[in-house]
Amino acid sequence: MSPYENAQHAAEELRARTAGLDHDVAVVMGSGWLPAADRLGEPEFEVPLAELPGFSAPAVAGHGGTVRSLRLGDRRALVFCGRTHYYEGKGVEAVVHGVRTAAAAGVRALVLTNGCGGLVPEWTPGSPVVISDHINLTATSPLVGATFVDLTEVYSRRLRDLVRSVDPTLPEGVYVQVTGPHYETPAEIGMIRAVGGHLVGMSTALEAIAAREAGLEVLGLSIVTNHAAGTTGEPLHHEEVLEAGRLAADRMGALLADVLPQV
Ligand code: 8IG
Repeated sequence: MSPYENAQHAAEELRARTAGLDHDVAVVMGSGWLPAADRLGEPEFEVPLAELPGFSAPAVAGHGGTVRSLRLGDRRALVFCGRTHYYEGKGVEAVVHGVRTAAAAGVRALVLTNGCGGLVPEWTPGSPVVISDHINLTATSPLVGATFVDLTEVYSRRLRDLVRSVDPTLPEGVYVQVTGPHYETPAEIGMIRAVGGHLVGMSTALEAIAAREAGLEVLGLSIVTNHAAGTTGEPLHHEEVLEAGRLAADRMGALLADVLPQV
């Protein structure tokens, strides 16, 4: 079965599990963003991803992701709580299956969120940043064959302007996706700075490419959860990363609740 047929099957099952409702927008909640998901309101439906075709079962029973269906103003959103990362080794097709499922379900816009390292010293842990563009350093693509998708405006000008009309203080930056799962060396962060990166993380770019192939309008939002390696002289701790996400959740939940009905 092709990845697109696989996504079509997942979308059909998802529709069956959400009373046949149409969805307008999908959101992928990245690390540190899950508390913000709870601030979007009570989901009307919540489906474990592992129960949809093409999503793998979680490594720990009961600890897999879910997809929520909820109403926001006069729109209906699919909220993916949890994503597959490339470093899990399931392949790039698994990484973008959620995005393709959302596209097959009929959404027109996709909000990709993540937690990441920041290369700009002023961006302290907990700072939200709007993604203006990306650099894909994974040496792979979700597309196979002669699929020459235009990436001149991956992150929609319209949606970026919309978010910044809601919160004009938000800075913009270029997101660099690496494979991980290790964090970078200071020398690698030096390289990422030299090529024009402001944010570094292990998601988003591959999903954004798949979304553009599907014709979705994309918005990318990062929370800087730590200064990138070597920028402060301190080592990186996963716990700090999680705590910064928790601190930013209120502000991000409010931002998403404002923006999504207009997306
Ligand atoms: I959260 O500093 C988070 N994810 N590659 N580097 C990379 N990924 C990250 C980082 C970081 N922080």
